[in-house]
Amino acid sequence: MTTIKIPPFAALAILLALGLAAPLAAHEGAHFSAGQPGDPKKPARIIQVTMREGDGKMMFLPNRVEVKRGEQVRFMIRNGGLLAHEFILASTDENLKHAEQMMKNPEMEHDDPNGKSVAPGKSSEIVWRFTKTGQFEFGCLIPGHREAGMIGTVGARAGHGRERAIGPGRWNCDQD
Ligand SMILES: [Cu+2]
Repeated sequence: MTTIKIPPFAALAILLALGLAAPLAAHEGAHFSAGQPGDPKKPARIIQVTMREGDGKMMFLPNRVEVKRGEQVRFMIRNGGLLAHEFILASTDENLKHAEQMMKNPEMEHDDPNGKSVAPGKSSEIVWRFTKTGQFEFGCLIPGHREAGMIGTVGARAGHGRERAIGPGRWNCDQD
């Protein structure tokens, strides 16, 4: 395969010509549908997620996570399967659009604040702050994987900041 070296200015000119410069520029302060990248120096609740295949399915374990708005989570993602997988945290709409792009470009790999590709036997991490309430999802967008079951949901609900966790998805509220 021949490698063509493009000088940076020429590359920018090409991007401008293709109308691609705007999305690149917009990447600064990028829009994420599920909240915002977290601060690894601040405390975070650790949630371990395993990815694997089995019984003709592909899955995340667990595939349901409950958080409260404002909470910071460190997803520790382990690929315990035999295939490459990825963990892309976004809205369902956004993941479906992204999955369409990946159908055209199945080799696409991710190392983004909200998405990581993880090779078999490897681990990765995402530190994320859920700044919005709503229903979000983490999915593996490698063609066929989401369809085979690689989807998980995150429910983010409002909190007033005085809750104490008393179990998965359950909080006790301190009185004033
Ligand atoms: Cu996968």
